[in-house]
Amino acid sequence: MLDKSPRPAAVNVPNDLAAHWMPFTANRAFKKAPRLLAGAKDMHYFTVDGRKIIDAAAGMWCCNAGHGRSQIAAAIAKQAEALDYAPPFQFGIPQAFELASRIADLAPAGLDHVFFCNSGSEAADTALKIALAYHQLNGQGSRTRLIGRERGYHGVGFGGTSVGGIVNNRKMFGTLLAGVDHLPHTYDREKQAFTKGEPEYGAHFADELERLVNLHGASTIAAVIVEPMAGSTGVLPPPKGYLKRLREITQKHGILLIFDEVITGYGRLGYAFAAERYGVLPDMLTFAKGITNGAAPMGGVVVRDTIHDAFMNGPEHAVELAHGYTYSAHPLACAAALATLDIYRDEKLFERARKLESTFADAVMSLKGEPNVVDIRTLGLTAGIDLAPRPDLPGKRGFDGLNSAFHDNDLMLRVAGDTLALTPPLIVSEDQIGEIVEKVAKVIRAVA
Ligand code: PXG
Repeated sequence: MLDKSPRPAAVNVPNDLAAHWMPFTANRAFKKAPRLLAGAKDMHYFTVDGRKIIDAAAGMWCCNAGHGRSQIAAAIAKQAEALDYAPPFQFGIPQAFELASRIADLAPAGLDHVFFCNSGSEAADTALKIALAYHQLNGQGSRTRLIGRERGYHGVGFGGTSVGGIVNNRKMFGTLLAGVDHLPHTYDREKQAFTKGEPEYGAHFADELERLVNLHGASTIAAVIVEPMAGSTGVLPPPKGYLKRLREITQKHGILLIFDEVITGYGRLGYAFAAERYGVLPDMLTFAKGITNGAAPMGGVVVRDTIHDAFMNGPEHAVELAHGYTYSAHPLACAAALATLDIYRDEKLFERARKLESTFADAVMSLKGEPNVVDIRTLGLTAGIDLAPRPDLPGKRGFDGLNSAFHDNDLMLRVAGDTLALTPPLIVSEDQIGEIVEKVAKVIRAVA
């Protein structure tokens, strides 16, 4: 049937794409066959040549309420007229305080204070710095070691890169932070392949923390940071009981536990935060992406009251934490976030994701048996589909899949190496889940 839905006006494409050095992009390949976007509405992007592309990636795990939400656009426009910018150091805007309260209300009880920044990377670095400073204030300044996890992603700052565990993101950047260790990742294909939800096998991977404690001494370790579900590395759900065990071990040794919820926050796993889904209370959690539905850059850290309160000593005229950003709690981002949280609440999108989880999992699992599919993992409204790499060309089949999806199948997905990741907006309908899976099947066959 002819699709007569409204399209954005044509966008001029510059002749020369050379000046823009694109982030995390194969620049030369992109500039030979650009994937250029001009507009977006609900579940779809529009390309510069007017094609309508179904978005199975929520942009980049951001647009949980779908695209082009006029409520958010209007809130941003209104805020830009009223107050474009306000210094966040020593001054404030009411919206930042309101937003912090609403974020804290959504977070598990005990996580009551919000420190704002502009991205997930800044959120990870902020959390790590708060952990170090907290121990110092608490008379335990010897706790300086930070522990991340193999295959973890915490953005691209030096802190996040150091605790991150994706080798390509680390290997070009020298020695990074000193005093960092990594837990093993939790993935074992032999024992976990084709699992829906949390795998039964693998809680014991948390015990490796005991080994690091034995090696270094608990009194040297400040914090452990993990994603409740590793996203960027290709969707690795936590094994059953793993996060609880990590909490028990960190607690026993006075080590802070930070959940990086940049992806898992705001409904991706059917709850406001993964901490709620798993009934595990971290000392801090980071957020970004979904907080503004992707419509403005914002990130932050939600901090346990006892940690926050430890800073509220000393002379009252003195800055308690020497940290922050020019654009912390930027007015436009606050406006976008408040409008976004209204939508999540009014449309019950977290519950919607929870209800769709098994339908989504069944649909994606039907791809088992397609050529080169060696594993499929699902959790919440997210799935990772591992394709066997092409001989001697790791990542090429995945990259071909990205192109086949965009250019030939009107589909946007994420690719991590040879893993296809699906993480659609939470407004996705059951029919659209079916459509996405059909398109993914075509992509997988096209790159066979
Ligand atoms: N932590 C986590 C868990 C993330 O997923 C960041 C921190 C960094 O956020 P910023 O806002 O600084 O980019 C992220 C970002 C992908 C993909 O393809 C995922 C991310 C970024 C880029 C690509 O899966 N996540």
